[in-house]
Amino acid sequence: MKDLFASRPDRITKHAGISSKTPIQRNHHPDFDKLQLRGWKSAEAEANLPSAAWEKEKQWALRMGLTGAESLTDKSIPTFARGELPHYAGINTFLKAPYIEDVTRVGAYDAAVIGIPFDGGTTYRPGTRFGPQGVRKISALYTPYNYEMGVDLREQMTLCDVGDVFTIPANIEKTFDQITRAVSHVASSGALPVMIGGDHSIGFPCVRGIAQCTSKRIGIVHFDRHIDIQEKDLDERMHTTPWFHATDLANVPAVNLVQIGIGGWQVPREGVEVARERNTNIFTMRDVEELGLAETAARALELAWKDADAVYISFDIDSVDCGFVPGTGWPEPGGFLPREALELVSLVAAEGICGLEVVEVSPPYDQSEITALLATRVIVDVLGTLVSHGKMGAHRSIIDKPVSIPAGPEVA
Ligand SMILES: [Mn+2]
Repeated sequence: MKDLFASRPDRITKHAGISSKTPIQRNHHPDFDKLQLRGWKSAEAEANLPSAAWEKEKQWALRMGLTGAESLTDKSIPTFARGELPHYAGINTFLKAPYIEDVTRVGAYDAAVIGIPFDGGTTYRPGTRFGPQGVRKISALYTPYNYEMGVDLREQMTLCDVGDVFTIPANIEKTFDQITRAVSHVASSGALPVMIGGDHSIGFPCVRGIAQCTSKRIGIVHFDRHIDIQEKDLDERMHTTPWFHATDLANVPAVNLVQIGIGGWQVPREGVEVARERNTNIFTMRDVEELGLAETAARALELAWKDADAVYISFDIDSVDCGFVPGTGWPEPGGFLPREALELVSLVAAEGICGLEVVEVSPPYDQSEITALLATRVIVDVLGTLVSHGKMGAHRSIIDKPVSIPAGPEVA
């Protein structure tokens, strides 16, 4: 890309902010063209986005919520708040997506958000059982449109919220079985499973749910400060263990596990030993710094996709510097800046994914909902990236062993 500022001469003011007798020269930049800025291109791109789904939503809101008071000028405003607006109102699903009470209908959507309220795998601060509701609540802040990506999720894909998995707080193994069953149902339907944790123990049953619907090989890109690959912790399969058990699955080999951001003083040596034995791929934060984001993503994709047919993203919110994510179970300084994390996860998602989980958001420890807000961003940025790269729906091709879970009898 052309350097917009290449022709800029040295500034003539020696002391910024101090007035000089010499008048400041304002140089004319003949090569500067605002039309070259991404900022302007994005503004132009918006004109090409459709708005049919938004028009339909407004009509639907009037039908569901009744027409508004006569004193209102905007006749699209209903009496009862329905749909996106206003952002402070409503019963929140993720991004105000339709709540699918009847989960047998989930296959009608491109992607489905699944809440997994479980913190029984936590080994320090609990509270992630409130993660799904925390993320849903602050997700109401967002519109479905992203200026820089030039995408409008409402217009270009369909999203639903299936609500939460019925977890069993006092039993990790029963909870894992419930999670696997839920995720396998969604994956089999053709909707992209998007999980909101919950602590990181859910990584294993989530991947198991997708893996059992396919004969294909799955790679994992795991963003974390922690290695999470020891066999047991405190005598159980806790949130420090998901990748040991996931990479025991026949079609989820450890050589396709890519772990990005690992480091600091909270990495148990038991896990390091397993990572070494199983030959996983580990990028520390320093590796990321030295390689740069684009090169890190390129290498991560190469490793995760090597002889694999799909890639799953596991995003632990604690991979971000704890100054930005106070509401998490094991806060650790020195992680990603938010925009680094968002850029990296988008670069990885651009090749397509078979599932996404965002874990370890603990609203009771959060401040001003900033941790939950960043988790929301990870999800919408991944969805936006899938849309803008034409990868939404690409995961369907690997589902060759769909499961069928019986529903209860009809209720009169
Ligand atoms: Mn972690």
